[in-house]
Amino acid sequence: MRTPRAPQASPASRTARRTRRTRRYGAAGAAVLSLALALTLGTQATAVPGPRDAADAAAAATPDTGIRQYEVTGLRGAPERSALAATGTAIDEVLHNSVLISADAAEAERLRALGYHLTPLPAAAAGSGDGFQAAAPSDYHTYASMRAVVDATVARHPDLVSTEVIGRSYEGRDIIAVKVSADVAVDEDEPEILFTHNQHAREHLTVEMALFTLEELTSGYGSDARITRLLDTREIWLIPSVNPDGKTYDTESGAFRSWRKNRQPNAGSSAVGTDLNRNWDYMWGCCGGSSGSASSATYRGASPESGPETRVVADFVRSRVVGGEQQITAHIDFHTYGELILWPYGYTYADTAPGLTADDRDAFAAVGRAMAASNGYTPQQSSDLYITDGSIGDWMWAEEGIFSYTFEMYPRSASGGGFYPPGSVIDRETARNREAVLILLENADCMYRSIGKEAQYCP
Ligand code: 0X9
Ligand code: CA
Ligand code: ZN
Repeated sequence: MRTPRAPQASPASRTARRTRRTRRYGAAGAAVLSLALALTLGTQATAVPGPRDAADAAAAATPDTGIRQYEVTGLRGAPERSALAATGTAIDEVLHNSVLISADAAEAERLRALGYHLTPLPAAAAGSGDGFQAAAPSDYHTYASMRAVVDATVARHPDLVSTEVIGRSYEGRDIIAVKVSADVAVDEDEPEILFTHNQHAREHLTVEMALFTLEELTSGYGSDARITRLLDTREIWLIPSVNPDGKTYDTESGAFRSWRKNRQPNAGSSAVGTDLNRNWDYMWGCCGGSSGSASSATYRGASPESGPETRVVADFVRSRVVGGEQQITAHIDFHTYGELILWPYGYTYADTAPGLTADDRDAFAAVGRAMAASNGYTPQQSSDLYITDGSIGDWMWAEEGIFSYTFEMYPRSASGGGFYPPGSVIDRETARNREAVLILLENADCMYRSIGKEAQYCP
């Protein structure tokens, strides 16, 4: 655990004029990069797998994870939910006096032995029967087809979009960051905003969200005045898939596996995977908000940043410190589901805590509520749900001074398809967050303007 340091947004650090710029590559490097991208595009365009046919899917079938949703009844309030979470169960959805969880048979048995009351939900995404359409893996982009869309977008808008491989997943897949800004090849002195997606394998709608944002920003430049202004004054980073191995594992058999974690083996256990959103290096494992058991869905890993994917994204964020100042000021980590907008801290119920002043909290809440007013999500502090420790948002804020939100996208409840809503909702439910994304981009130069304290914090 690290000592909390002063957040980025203190008046002192905000006044420091950004002068020095570190270039990742010069003009020659950029040319080589574009060539590499063009080649990658060429290969990937043909490598994108089409929808599997039934025989193919059957042949590829692997032992089912046996994970399904259960309602755990008789839980009132965050402390009782946190007590359940502390046993290592991942909570999917919070209801009034119950929660929904995903568990395999052994996990369900373990919880019953602890005295919890579990009722299995109907298998095919609850609430069906009234024309509800179940999703299939082919409803969503694969990791490879996501790469192809990104590369094609770079090819169409080379002055606006660039990509870089910021590292590799456990299984060796590229983790890419996509930069969107006018004069994209130049590292300009502009507020930077980061969007991360797909930390959790099965949350496929979040990858669609990244592709929506990419398309919206690039197609709007030069035609939409607001987007043009934003791309002229901001540098935007998208990491469309933090967990490409998990995403691929979740869908590659042709049926969803309800997988959450990465695909890293664990020493001394046959259980695979770390919950990347419990693996961040701030208050890691402090507070009962994660599990030390490899078999748990919320396994925090052997040490902070032990997940290669966590390390890659954390290193990328640290690399955006230029001249002693973190360039990224605001961040959204996209998840599903619940239709929520969450802010730190997750490790404590306290509204303010070391490194999180009343003004910080008020700015978090003000911008969070403005975004929620635009999309109908529920805005709240993360721990209002249940305690989480080692989550990305707490690290982003405490260690890097970045205003970090967690969005839980569509649906609101399991009856909308849970983690697997039908492909027919993708356009609507990604576009639903257009305004919220723009609101964050607009506020990112001075988050404290939202509470009328621009003069104090952003001179
Ligand atoms: O438990 C999680 O990691 C997130 N929910 S999910 O169903 N997508 O797994 C919520 C994380 C919220 N916690 C913080 N932002 N601190
Ligand atoms: Ca910059
Ligand atoms: Zn998630």
